[in-house]
Parts: sequence; C-alpha cells; structure tokens
Amino acid sequence: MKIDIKEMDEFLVDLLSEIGDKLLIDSSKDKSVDTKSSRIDLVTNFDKSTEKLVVEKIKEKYSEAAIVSEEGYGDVVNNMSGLVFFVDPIDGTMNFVKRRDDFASMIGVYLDGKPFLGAIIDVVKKEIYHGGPDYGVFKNDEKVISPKNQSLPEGLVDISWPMVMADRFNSQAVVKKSSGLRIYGSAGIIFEHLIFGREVLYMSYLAPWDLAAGRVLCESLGLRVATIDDSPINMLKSQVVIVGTQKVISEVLKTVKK
Ligand code: 2AM
Ligand code: CA
Ligand code: CA
Ligand code: CA
Repeated sequence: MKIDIKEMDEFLVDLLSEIGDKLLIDSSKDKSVDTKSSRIDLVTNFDKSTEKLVVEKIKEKYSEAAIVSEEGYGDVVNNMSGLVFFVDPIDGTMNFVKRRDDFASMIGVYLDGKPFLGAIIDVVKKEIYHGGPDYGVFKNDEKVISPKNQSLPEGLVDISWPMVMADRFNSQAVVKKSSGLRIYGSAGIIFEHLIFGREVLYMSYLAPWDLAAGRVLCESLGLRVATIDDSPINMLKSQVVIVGTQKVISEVLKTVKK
C-alpha cells in the first residue's frame, strides 16, 4: 500500500486541531457522565461525540482503513494487516470531568503492524506532538530532538496508582531508585513528558488506544516500549506496558524479575 505520509500527518494534525478546539469548549460545559467497568472508569457524552466525529473523518479520507477505538464507533479488528487507526477521543476522562488541564486526544496509525504515524494533542496547551519513524517528530511545526538516555536515578517515573499502591511488579522498588513519582492520569500527557525527558518511565496497564500514538512517537525518538515480561507487544490487546529511556527499561526489566 502506497501512502503519502506527509498528507496523512497533515490530516492528523488538522483533525486533532479541530478536536482540540471542540474539547476546549466542551470542557467548560455541563457533562453527562456514566461509569463503565467501575466507579472511577468514566465516559461522558463528549467522549462519544468526539470519537464519532473522528471515526467519520477517518472513514471519509481513508475508507480502506480499519479503526480500533475506545467508545464503540470503530470496527471489530482481528489483525494488523493494512492500515489500522487507533483512536482515543479523550484520554484522561477523569481529569476532563474534574476540570483539570491534563487531558489529551490521540490517534495512532499502523501499517501492516508497524508504527507509521502518531499524533497527540495536549488540548489546554494547544500543542500537537506528531510524526513517525520515517518522518521525524514535531511539536506543532517545531522538530523534537531525542531526549537524553537518562538513568533511573536521574529521572521522574509515572506509574498508575493501583499498580504502585499494590506494589505490583515490584514497582515501589522502581520508585525508590528514581528521582521521584508523578501520576498524571492521562497516558497522552505522560507520553508528552517522556518525549521531552521530563519523565523517564511510564508503567501501566494500557489498552491499544492508550498506547498506539505514544508508542509511535516514543520509538521514533529512541525511547523503548516493552511489555512487563519483555514479550512482543500485541497492539490488539490490553497489557502491562513500560515505556522509557533505553537505560531505564533495562533496569526496570531486571527489577521486576527479582
Ligand atoms: P482514559 O481516560 O482514556 O480512560 C489513567 O487513568 C490513564 O489510564 C488514562 O490515560 C486512562 O485513559 C487510562 N485508563 C483508565 N482506565 C483504564 C483501564 N481500565 N485500562 C486501561 N487504561 C485505562
Ligand atoms: Ca476510558
Ligand atoms: Ca486513554
Ligand atoms: Ca479515552
């Protein structure tokens, strides 16, 4: 399949820019909030309306693509052949509901199973992080350079709170070796911190739409994305993932095995 990568990158940036404007307006409105798997797993009317819009726009432009998305407007996807888009309409829904600043919207694109392009918008900052391995990574129009390969003692780590509270995967030992723990509650915002070196590790159970765009951007900048047992990443299932610098991921894989 021959795809014009620049045209697709511009499509993703334009789409997320439109979605960002919409979400900024939505964020100040009253929301209808429902729960999903638990009391703290939320979905709003705006998660749904945003996903519906994004899926429609992708289908209009890339009719051959399959779409994996969180709120049910996408397709049932069983394999990664061809073009697969991953859509997380609002990432950090709890933060969005609490009227905090740290929420995002994300689209990841894979071609025959390989990372192709990713785009994340930090809605409140109006910054879009976008690009891919054959394209480079940009913050809006500005090229992003690879973050330093920092070690665990040099950097801040971000681990989902249920994981770190229960000390799953020896995660508290990881925190103790680091410069400290931050928990932002939005995978997209955490990927933003990782690509600029403001954090050196993200460790969480992630669904495909949580991981897809950030994986593309992080790997394009020389960061490493691995599963907790170092098995191959399966983009069609939820799994415990570690994302960080090369040094930190090697260190964490040793720590969790102990
Ligand atoms: P969401 O806001 O799109 O649901 C912190 O909660 C981060 O983990 C957010 O990026 C959130 O995405 C994601 N998340 C929340 N619940 C999750 C779950 N049950 N499985 C995987 N990811 C989840
Ligand atoms: Ca959700
Ligand atoms: Ca998410
Ligand atoms: Ca979401």
